[in-house]
Amino acid sequence: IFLGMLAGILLGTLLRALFDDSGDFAFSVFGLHVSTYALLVEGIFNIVGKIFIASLQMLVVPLVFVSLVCGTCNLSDPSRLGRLGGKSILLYLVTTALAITLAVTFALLVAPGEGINLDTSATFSASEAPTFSEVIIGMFPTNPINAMAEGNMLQIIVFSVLFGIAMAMSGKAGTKLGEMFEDLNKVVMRLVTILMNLAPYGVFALMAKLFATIGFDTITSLLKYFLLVLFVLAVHAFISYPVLLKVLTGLNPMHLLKKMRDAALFAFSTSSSSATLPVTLETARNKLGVRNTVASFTVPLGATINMDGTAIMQGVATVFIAQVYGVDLSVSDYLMVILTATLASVGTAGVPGVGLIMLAMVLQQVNLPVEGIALIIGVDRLLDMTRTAVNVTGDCMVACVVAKSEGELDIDTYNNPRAGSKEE
Ligand code: DAS
Repeated sequence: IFLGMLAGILLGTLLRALFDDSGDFAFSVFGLHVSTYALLVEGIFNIVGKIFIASLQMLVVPLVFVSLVCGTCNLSDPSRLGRLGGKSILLYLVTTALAITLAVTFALLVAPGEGINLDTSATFSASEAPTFSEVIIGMFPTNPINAMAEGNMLQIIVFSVLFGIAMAMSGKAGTKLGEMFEDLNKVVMRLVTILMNLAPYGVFALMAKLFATIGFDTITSLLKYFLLVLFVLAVHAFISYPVLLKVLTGLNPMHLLKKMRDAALFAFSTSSSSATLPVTLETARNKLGVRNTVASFTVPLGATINMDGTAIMQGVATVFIAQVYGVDLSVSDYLMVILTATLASVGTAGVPGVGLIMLAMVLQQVNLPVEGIALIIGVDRLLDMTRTAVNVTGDCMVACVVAKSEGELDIDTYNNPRAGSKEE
């Protein structure tokens, strides 16, 4: 993907250099007048890029519905797990909402998208944002099939969670259905992988078109966007999590951060919370002293529905894209972004690149052009690696808090710097 991006930027920049002041580079072949702009930029790059974006959007509905039903139908024993589930989901939502609030606040302070004037504001008009009560009421679908057809993601998320919980409380019927959803989940994940394999070509086309039509200032502001996301990820991992852990449990947060090293490195290299799950689970149980009754539930649930790092990218990206397209989002828009991205991170399955697919949903929810994803997709892989490491750290932090509150945390193991290490 990175090479695709690089090739696209180089070719786009070369074309832009070749274009004369009429914005084109024409040449004749056998007396035939050929316009590079029409043939390449508006032709091939535009078509391939738009198809790639559409295929990203195509996956959003099935991805959210299936992964969320899987994530929530694992609440096997409603009574005991009802309390565990409630605590875990509440903590996941609180940490994710905190993450995205940090992201939006810093993005508004730093304004990474200011000063880039892409003349694309004509391509869409931000419709009047609904009031907050309309948002809450609007989250409950009158017709879930219609919600899916319209791509109303908040309604799909609410329906999926309710459906999954009902499945968990339906005994044998729910178990059978749960197995079917697990299979469905595998197929949908396969679709995501296939699409990620096509990403280099899609990214090449998107970046080639983008850089053939805009100047270099985008690269620097892209750098500003990139560094800002990294900064907020660091604030959340090294300030929010330690403070929350200390306040909620009294534990020494340095043990958590040090013992997360292996899981965080695995998450960084795989960019997948799901692939890292065995390492995250081993870390929670053997290094942090979280008893299995809690870890076996909170960590897999977290890998499915807890994505603080992803929500941070989505928050900064939404503000960045709004600024580039010259759209002034209102306070209720930002509340919608926080609500949607918090719920979107709940629906983001832990595989590489899905945070970007969910970003399409957040942009749709605040009427921003999904094409804006092209501005940031090139640097997303590096950000994906970093935010996945934050995602799994959040999973372990919550596991510790829930375990401590349930008296299921082995304090000696947690405080032993060498617990669970090879040499032990
Ligand atoms: N890489 C995803 C994960 O595994 C998250 C994302 O794409 O944002 O957590």
